[in-house]
Amino acid sequence: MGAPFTIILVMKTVLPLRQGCLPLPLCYLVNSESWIQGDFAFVCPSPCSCTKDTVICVGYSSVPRTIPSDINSLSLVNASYRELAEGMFSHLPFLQLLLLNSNSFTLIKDDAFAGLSHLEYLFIENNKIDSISRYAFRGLRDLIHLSLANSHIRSLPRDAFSDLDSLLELDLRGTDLQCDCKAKWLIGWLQTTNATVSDVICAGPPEHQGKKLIDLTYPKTHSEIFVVHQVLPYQSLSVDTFSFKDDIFVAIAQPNVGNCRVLQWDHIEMNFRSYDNITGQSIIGCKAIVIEDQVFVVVAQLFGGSVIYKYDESWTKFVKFQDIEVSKISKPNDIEAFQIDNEWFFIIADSSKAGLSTIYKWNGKGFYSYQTMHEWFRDTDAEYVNIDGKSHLILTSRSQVPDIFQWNKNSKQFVQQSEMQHMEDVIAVKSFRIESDLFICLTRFIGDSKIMKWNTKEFVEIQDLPSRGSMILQPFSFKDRYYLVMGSDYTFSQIYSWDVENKVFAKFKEVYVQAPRSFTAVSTDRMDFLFASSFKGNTQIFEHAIVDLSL
Ligand SMILES: *[C@@H]1O[C@H](CO)[C@@H](O)[C@H](O)[C@H]1NC(C)=O
Ligand SMILES: *[C@@H]1O[C@H](CO)[C@@H](O)[C@H](O)[C@H]1NC(C)=O
Ligand SMILES: *[C@@H]1O[C@H](CO)[C@@H](O)[C@H](O)[C@H]1NC(C)=O
Ligand SMILES: [Ca+2]
Repeated sequence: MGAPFTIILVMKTVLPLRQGCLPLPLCYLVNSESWIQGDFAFVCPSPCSCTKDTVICVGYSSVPRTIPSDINSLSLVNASYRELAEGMFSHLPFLQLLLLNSNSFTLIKDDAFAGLSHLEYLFIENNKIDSISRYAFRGLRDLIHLSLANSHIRSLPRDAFSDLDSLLELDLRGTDLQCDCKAKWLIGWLQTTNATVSDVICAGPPEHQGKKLIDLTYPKTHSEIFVVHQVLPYQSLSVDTFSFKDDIFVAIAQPNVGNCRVLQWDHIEMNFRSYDNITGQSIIGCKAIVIEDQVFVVVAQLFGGSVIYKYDESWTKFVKFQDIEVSKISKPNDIEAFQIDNEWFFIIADSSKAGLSTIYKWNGKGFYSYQTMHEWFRDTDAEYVNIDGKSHLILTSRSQVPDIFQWNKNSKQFVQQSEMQHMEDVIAVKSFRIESDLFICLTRFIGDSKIMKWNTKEFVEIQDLPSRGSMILQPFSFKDRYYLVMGSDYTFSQIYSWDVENKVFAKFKEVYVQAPRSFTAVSTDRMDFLFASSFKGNTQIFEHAIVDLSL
């Protein structure tokens, strides 16, 4: 930049007097650099140099107010004021670049940059900043580049950068950052931000001096809890969740009363409220299937056959849609729904002595019996799993080891593919993925339940978990955390959590549920719930929460 020179910006026509606009008899016309006569003009304060869209002030004692409001770049250097106050630049809403280097700021207050919604570059370098308020950078959603280098910053308030949605570069070199527990949030932020951040070196405390902040580990201050959120005063067997038109629903099989209770999440009361009751007899399972904009609930009953209900929007309740052929299913034990090549199916696993597990297919008008399998096996559970892009069904049964069936694309039927040797007495099977790995877990009542991993050819055992009266082993995940809960009829149910480093499940929490029969994870309104059905007591809804103990 050359020597400071003074330019007076001219309004070409007479405009109403605005704040920061002084009437002057004489003005420069910027682009012709000649004097002309005018009524209103902007004055470039003497320690500043101005062009049409850039103003640079050296040693000026405040933010100039006489400059045009549509400049897009402002530099204030070697100024003597001490703080950046709220809305200090709000009269310059088109600023894209703001440089505040080599000043003596000690404080950046909340909303210091209010109104600068187009700001892309902010440099606050070579200052003596003691303190930055929590909301100092609020509203800077377009900010791409922020530098606080060499500004002697000792600490940064929690979530200081949370509004900076567009940030690509952050320069924090030459700070006096104290890497105490107050800096911990910054490590988490550094790990997740998309911005490129200079190495943040700790200036203290002595034990961390000179280390990179991101390399530090702090004692864990987060605690995960499962607390009871709601108690439903009835017994239940299965719990299934579905969403329909932005609402979250839960269908609960109540065997004693013979109801399928449908609950809806209430966004205002923040709990699950009764929505509809599908009545029946000895209901053991209620499975929702959403096909396009139609919601069906398959209701499996021990007596009187099973039925399908459909949601009727005009009645805002479920109405009977069709019966399921009674002859085929006599003792349903489980229902699973799945899709193959955009076609919908469900299977009912039959545990009666002469039972046939049966697959039903949706033909656009109703569900019809499609394939029967496993006669005399007394099936306990079915699981649909996609293995390397191919559809499979795993059936577990009382009398045999688990069987894996593969979908044959030509015959459009499931054909038996393999048996899982040495895995007798499995009563439930569930599959889950952790990142790209596929696992199944096999539940046994007494002895050891198994976790197995797909190794491109077969499932191999990776962990066994002691079972003490277990009817259910259920994997689930909340956000990026993976869990497994093992029910017990004899003691507490055990929640395991996935240990990312050792790649095994580790004991994590115990919860008490009487005779648990299913665990179902439901997430809504950023809250995570685990429904625990109970065959002998109340149905409980646990809320999973992460509590930050450092706050
Ligand atoms: C900055 O301002 C101080 C007085 O406040 C002055 O002594 C110094 O020379 C100025 N520096 C520059 C580079 O203008
Ligand atoms: C990072 O970028 C990805 C992809 O653009 C985006 O989905 C994600 O939300 C961004 N993360 C943060 C913390 O801004
Ligand atoms: C469902 O039935 C229970 C009692 O069995 C009743 O308390 C509840 O209000 C009913 N819900 C609806 C939506 O009808
Ligand atoms: Ca199942």
